[in-house]
Amino acid sequence: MSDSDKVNNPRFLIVQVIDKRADEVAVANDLSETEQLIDTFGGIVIDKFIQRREHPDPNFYIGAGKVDELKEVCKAEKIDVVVINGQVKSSQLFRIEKELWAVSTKIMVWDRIDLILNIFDQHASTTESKLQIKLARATHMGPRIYGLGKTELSRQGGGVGTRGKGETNIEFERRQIKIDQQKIKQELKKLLKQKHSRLKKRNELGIGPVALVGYTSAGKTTLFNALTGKEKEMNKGLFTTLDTVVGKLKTPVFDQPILVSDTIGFINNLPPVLIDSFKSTLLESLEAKLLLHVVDANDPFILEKIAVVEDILSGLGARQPMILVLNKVDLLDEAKQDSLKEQVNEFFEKNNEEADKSNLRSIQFVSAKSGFNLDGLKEEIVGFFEEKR
Ligand SMILES: Nc1nc2c(ncn2[C@@H]2O[C@H](COP(=O)(O)OP(=O)(O)OP(=O)(O)O)[C@@H](O)[C@H]2O)c(=O)[nH]1
Ligand SMILES: [Mg+2]
Repeated sequence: MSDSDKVNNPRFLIVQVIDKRADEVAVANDLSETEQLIDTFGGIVIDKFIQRREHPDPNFYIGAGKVDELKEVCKAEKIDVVVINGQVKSSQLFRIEKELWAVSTKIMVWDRIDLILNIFDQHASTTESKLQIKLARATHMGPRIYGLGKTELSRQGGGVGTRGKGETNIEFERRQIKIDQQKIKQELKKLLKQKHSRLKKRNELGIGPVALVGYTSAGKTTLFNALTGKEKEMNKGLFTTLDTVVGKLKTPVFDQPILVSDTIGFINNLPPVLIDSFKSTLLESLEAKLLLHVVDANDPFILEKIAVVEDILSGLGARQPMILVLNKVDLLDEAKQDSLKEQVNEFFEKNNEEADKSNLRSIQFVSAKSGFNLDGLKEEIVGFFEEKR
């Protein structure tokens, strides 16, 4: 259980370093996504701390002077968690946290990955996803996982980067982490083997499977419910779904149902440790015959998000035929639909030139909520499997 669970509605401070050449709009979007993540976690964003600098500081990521300011804000605002929104080294996070001991030893300093891991922790319900998070956490946090430095022992010794008693402690903890990781990996391997045979048996009972994939909050679970008649939880927050669930889509054409799976959503800068740990959860998508890439058609960053998902999928080797589902069309006017379709087509033409092969079958505008064009989508799915017969 993480430290964060001990605090109700923790008070967050976001720290963002902006590179002078950074794209302002992209930075604003990234920041707002981090705010949404904090909201999903159940935290309150009290303040944002934005710093423009040429390069991150090697010691503290933010400059040493800024650390003093940070202390003051943390004290005045009774901050529980500081989130550094960027590519921060574990040692930098630790150094900032150590500086903040002057204010309180309870303050935690996280990067975006820690934040995502803590959200995942709240949503994990199966042995498998719990183990996957444990593994990702061990890999990402390193010695920070033991609350290193919070013990008198390492405080006497100094902690990261200094010699003495503390270092022996760190070495010991590093070794322990490796042993823990090995154990978790073995357990996961066992679970994966069982899952493989379960999947194989299950897939014989139906047609498909079809896997829903897409950016977090695109509406995958809502669409899954609409297609299969299930009632899985959907939520405004990000990462509502962590474990893969399979449902049945019954059609008048086939005797057997078409199997549909709903899985974890993707996000920009999804840490490789998470992709790696969640590979077996994503197995359904990898083994699917057909992918439905679900997209929020109203998202101002729609193309960027499509690109993130396509990148992750091709990184995983998932290049199956795909239907692009532009969801939430109930919120979109018709003129916008046309221009959007054009943009998306252009994107895939360019993308597929690079991939040397197109896996995009069609683009469907739907509303999982109102039911708009779900029949059209079902026809497309059925059409695909009819061709395969
Ligand atoms: N207006 C509108 N809202 C929708 C539609 N489909 C989904 N939503 C809303 O979008 C939000 C996210 O929906 P989910 O189905 O949980 O999204 P998801 O892709 O499963 O998200 P994660 O599991 O967190 O990755 C919820 O508030 C839904 O009610 C739609 O067709 N129209
Ligand atoms: Mg979901």
